[in-house]
This record gives sequence, C-alpha cells and structure tokens, in this order.
Amino acid sequence: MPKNPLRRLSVALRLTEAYQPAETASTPTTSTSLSLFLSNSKAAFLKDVKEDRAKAAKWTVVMGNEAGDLDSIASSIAYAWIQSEVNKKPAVPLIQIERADLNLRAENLYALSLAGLSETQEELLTLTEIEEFRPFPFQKFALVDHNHLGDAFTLDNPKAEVVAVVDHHQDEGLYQTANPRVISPCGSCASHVAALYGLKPGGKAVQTDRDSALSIAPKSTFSNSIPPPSALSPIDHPNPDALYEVPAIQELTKTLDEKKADVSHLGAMDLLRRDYKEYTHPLFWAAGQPSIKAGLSTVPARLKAWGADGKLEEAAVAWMERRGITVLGVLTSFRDVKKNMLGKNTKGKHKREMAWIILDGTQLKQINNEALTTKILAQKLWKGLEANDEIKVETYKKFPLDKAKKLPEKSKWKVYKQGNAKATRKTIAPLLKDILEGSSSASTKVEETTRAPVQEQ
Ligand SMILES: [Mn+2]
Repeated sequence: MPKNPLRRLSVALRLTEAYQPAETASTPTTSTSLSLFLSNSKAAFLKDVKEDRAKAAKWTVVMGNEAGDLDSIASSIAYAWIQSEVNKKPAVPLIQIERADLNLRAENLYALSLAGLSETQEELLTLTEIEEFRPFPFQKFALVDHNHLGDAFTLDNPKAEVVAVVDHHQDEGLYQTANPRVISPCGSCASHVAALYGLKPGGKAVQTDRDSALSIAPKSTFSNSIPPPSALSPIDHPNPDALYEVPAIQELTKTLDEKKADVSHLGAMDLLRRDYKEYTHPLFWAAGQPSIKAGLSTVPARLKAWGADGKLEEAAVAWMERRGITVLGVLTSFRDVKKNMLGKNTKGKHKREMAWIILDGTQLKQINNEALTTKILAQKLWKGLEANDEIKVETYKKFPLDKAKKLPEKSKWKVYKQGNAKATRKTIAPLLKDILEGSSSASTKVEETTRAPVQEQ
C-alpha cells in the first residue's frame, strides 16, 4: 500500500479547502474529485456489465447494508475509493437501496452535498441501475457495515464471492477467507474503514472510533475550524473526547441529527421502508423446517405521531405483502417533548416502542403447513420477547392495532414499550433469530449473544 493513502484521499476530496458553510457547500458549482471518481467508476462499471462479462467479473462491488444509513454509504464509498485509487483494483460502491429511496434520509443528502456530490446524487450507483441485469453479472463483493451477503446477489450467481468484510455488527462467522476480515464492535463502521488504511487502530473498539476521528478531522473540510491535532490531543495529555467539544463539530453533528430526526414529511409507508432490514429464518422446530422472512423497521418517531388510526396497519400489510414477509417488527426511537416552566419545548427522555405484526398473508399460505399458524408464531414471539431481560418489554395497551380492522383476520399483533431504551436493532435482530429458529424458550440462550454495547449507526 502506498505510504499516505489518506493524504491522497484528502486531496481527492479537496479537503485542504476551507470549510464552507452549508449554503455554499450544498450547491457546488464544479464537480469535486470524489464526485468525478464516483461518476467515472459507475460509468465504467455499467459499461462492462452491459458489454463484457469477463471484464465485469473483475470489479469488486462494495456494499453497505440495506438500511442505507450514512455509516453504510460513507463506508462503502471510502472503501471503494481506497481499493480503486490506492490499491488500483477496479471497485465501485453500490448503495443497497432504490434510487427513489435516497430521498428518505435527509441527513444523507446533506452529507453527500457537503462532500461535493450533485443535487441529484446521479454519481451514485443504486439498485435501480442494475435492476435489469439478472442474475447479477459480477461476482466479487466487499461488505461494509454488514457481514452477510444478501440472497439476491448469490441467486443464480455460483461464482459469487465475498472478498472483504469490514463491519461492526454481530459476526455471523461467514467468509473466513475474506481479506481484510475486520468485524468487531465500534460506534461506526466508517472508523474501521478509516483505521484499515494508515490510521493507528486503537486497542479497544471504541478507541478505534476516537482515533480515527482525530486522525481524519485535520484532513477534512473542517481542518480550518478545529485546533491542530497536537492541541486537540497532546501526547502527554491525550483527550479522547477533544473533538466532541469543538464547536464546528458540534454544529455539524446537530445539523445531521436534526435532519435525521425530522421525518415529518414522510408517511407510514416511507417510514417503514426508510431504515429497514430483512432476514430469513429457518424454523427448525416446525415439521419440514420451512423458512419464513421477517423484517425490522427502525423509525425515529413515536407510533402515535404517524401510525395511529390504522395508518400503521395499512402500511404494514402493504409492505409485508410486497416484501413477502410474515413477521414485521417496527422499532421506534424518539424523545418526549416537554414544556418547561417558561412554556418552551424541551427535550425529554429517550424512549423506544415496538409494534409486532404476524401476517396471515401470502407467505404463510404458500408454506401451507398446518402446524405453522400465526397463533403458534405469536405465542413463541411474545413469550421470547417478554422473557428477555435485556430489552425489558412492557405491553403498551393504549395502542391497539385491532381497532381499525386493517389486518387480515388471523393476523396477530402486539405493541410494547421497551424498558431498556438502549437496545437497538443490533440487539433485537439476533434475539428475533433465536426466538423464531430456536426450539424452546430463547431467553437463556440469547443472554450470551445479544449484548450490544454500541449504538446503532
Ligand atoms: Mn453502521
């Protein structure tokens, strides 16, 4: 590897320029080299895919997870850039969402505009542009921000191979020959990507995030707004949280958080698909061991604000039938707003709710197994969730889903308040897997496997 990949990355990103306020940065008049890198690699990749299968096979397709959050997008772009420009291997980032869904995350659009991408994000390769090529004519995959290649990419694609994994989710133990294969907890997958390429990796997981941020910040668009690295964290007095206190960084964090939290323009259906992950679970306890699909939607707003009066049920049924899933968990995360003594709104406690729906829908009818009913699935799921002492659920009786009569007759549902507001989808997904796949009460087994000390990114 060349000596100073990050210096070259910073040059490519024009990171030596002074930080521009958002208004100017969001309407760039010239393409940055990041924007050029992305459009060039996208065009070259699509040309090979259309014209020359042998050439297409040489590309490494770098993907973040299907929720398409900022961590996934940043990690896939950065990893593809380093593979291509530093290691000189053809690589293209593929954003695992449809083009129309890019608009669902305002914070992503803002960050991409800061990085000099066009208003239309046409530089990015999304699922929409490769839709017509099935089976997929490319075989090498680098996974960032997840560690399990999606079924769609291996379907009728026997040579599909995962060549690299960089992630901070629970390790599913796959792709042992991938190189690099870095899977360990830390706040952002992007820190792992940064640490891989020339930054000193920290001993502890969380340290990786801090070290990476400290090393990258002086090379970023914020270089002119923050003190020099030696002042931020002198060797004799290292301050791991120094960056956190820098006003420009606080300002950016606040803006990104506000844009992320403001989902008031999105309807129930948008909210369900905006931050969505899907899983296939073989039911080892059921005769014939059929598989069912489950989905988990993370929604940054309380149920009452967007899902009342049958809106949640209506959108959920439509989404579940469209995806062919049987179980949907809607995981909300929000803050109470409270009036203070001066009558002003202040931020209250961080809370989470969960709404679960087991659909008597197409998938169950196709499986057509007498022993596999929504009733049995519901018993298993409620019991498993309620027995788990990490998430600490409590039934939320004031949000009944049967009132509006929008669910098919034999469907089951339950809404909980989550006692432990720190447990994210990183905790819920492995718990759901254990409950659905396991033969008996999952609560004891789950204890060891779902401790997730980091926040979801
Ligand atoms: Mn992440």
